[in-house]
Amino acid sequence: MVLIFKFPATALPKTLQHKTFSFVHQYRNATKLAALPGEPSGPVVKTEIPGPKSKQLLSELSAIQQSSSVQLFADYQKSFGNYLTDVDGNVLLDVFTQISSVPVGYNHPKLLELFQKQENVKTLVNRPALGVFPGEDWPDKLKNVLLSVAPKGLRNVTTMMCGSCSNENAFKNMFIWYRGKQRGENAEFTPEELQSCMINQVPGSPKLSILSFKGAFHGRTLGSLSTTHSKDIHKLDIPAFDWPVASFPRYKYPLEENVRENTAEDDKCIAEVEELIELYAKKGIPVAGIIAEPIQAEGGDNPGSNEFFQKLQNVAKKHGAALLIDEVQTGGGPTGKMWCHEHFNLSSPPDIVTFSKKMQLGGYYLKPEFVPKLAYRVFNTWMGDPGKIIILEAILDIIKKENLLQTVEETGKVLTSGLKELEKEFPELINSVRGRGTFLAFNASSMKLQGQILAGLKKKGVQSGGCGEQAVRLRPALTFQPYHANIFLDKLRQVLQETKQMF
Ligand code: PSZ
Repeated sequence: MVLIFKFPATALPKTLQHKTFSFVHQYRNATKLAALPGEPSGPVVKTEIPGPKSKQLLSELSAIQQSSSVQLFADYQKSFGNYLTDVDGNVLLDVFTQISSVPVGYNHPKLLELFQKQENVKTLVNRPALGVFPGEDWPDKLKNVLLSVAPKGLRNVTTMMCGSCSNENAFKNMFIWYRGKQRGENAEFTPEELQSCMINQVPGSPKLSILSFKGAFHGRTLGSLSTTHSKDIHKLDIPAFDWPVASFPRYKYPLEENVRENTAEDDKCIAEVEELIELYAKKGIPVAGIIAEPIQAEGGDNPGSNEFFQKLQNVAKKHGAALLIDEVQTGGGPTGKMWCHEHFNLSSPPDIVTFSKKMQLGGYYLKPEFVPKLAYRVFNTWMGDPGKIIILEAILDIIKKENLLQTVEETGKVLTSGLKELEKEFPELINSVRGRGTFLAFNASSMKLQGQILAGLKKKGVQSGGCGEQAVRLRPALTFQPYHANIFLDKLRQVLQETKQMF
């Protein structure tokens, strides 16, 4: 079936209104099609990528800063919906979305509308120090926006700047909570504590640890970097805390054919967590908290099972350690639920859930006992950004009105079954399709092939991303529809066919 959509140019953002749009979308295997008015009908590749303009800009940027990570220069005036346009006029289907941080595509008309309102512009212009001079509407904004999507059972929230800074500060909440328990409810700080903390010595600066997992990524600031273990280059030359690092489950796929091995893998990892907690207690660096991603992302897209997380929570409770679930990458809907840990059927909420990326600003939900009793214990100048809350409010509205979590489920099914077909068709090239919703990945059979697939997709107008040593990951916006999935799958099939012929 072929559907043709015609839209009034006025429905488009101003930058695109000079064009007349009529689009033809192939509709295959898709159960529902919600059109994105104004979107290109497919990728357009005009130059090599990066093209001449991108290369010129890159040489200018490189004279100013280290920029070898730059892939291309984008044109954010022209990018729209699921398509990222670059300065050379290439139009790329974006399944990477700024490292998983674009929830409803580029230049969504509802988001552009926001800043036609003077009051919203004033919120942007007058950025407050939220910890001391919040605006009149701040409590309402927290209630109506961030708390409206809080994980079940968590009714407190702290806003922050980015993902690293959210984890970093959440660690402090866990340490303060842990020392509070040891000290007793109303006990005062001792003079010794007050003096010793000023020169980084015990007992004021206590020896406590956060347990994290091999392959984890929780950020690059000094504390969070001690819990990041995805790549050596992130850590080299930077001092780190002596904190325990346990194995995270590495499953065999397909999951349904490897239940026994994968359960044993969960149990092995959980036993290691307990051993490390006991070892670090003996070493005099007790574990105050555990941090884990529901699906390890940067480390190679390794999901943890529901059972693994249920057991992890039990172990944390048993040993009096807090459990922090890092939803910086998984949060905001890409797994089909607002929060990935909501798939886990935990017996009680996690103690802290951190977010950033799709949520527009950093922060964390936390249980009341983790809220510090004194001012200034967790604090910084901005403590978040009301300008970003305005955008998030509109994003959440779009997610609700357009039923985007349902879209994620449907598109996820199309992508998963398409990828599984491809892994059957090209078993020597790709394997281990995995993930939830559209938060999906597969492994290339070698690191070299991972690079070839990413480069091949780019040549065909698909912006994708790798993670770990062999994985190709999908991080499309929540507005990615089944017909976008089919464009992606077609391009991937072509790349795999061409790669196979080269062997
Ligand atoms: O190389 C990098 O610095 C990257 S590439 C992707 C990320 C960072 N992701 C950020 C991230 C994350 O995925 C998880 C699970 N936790 C924390 C972070 C850190 O967030 P930012 O980058 O906002 O500090």
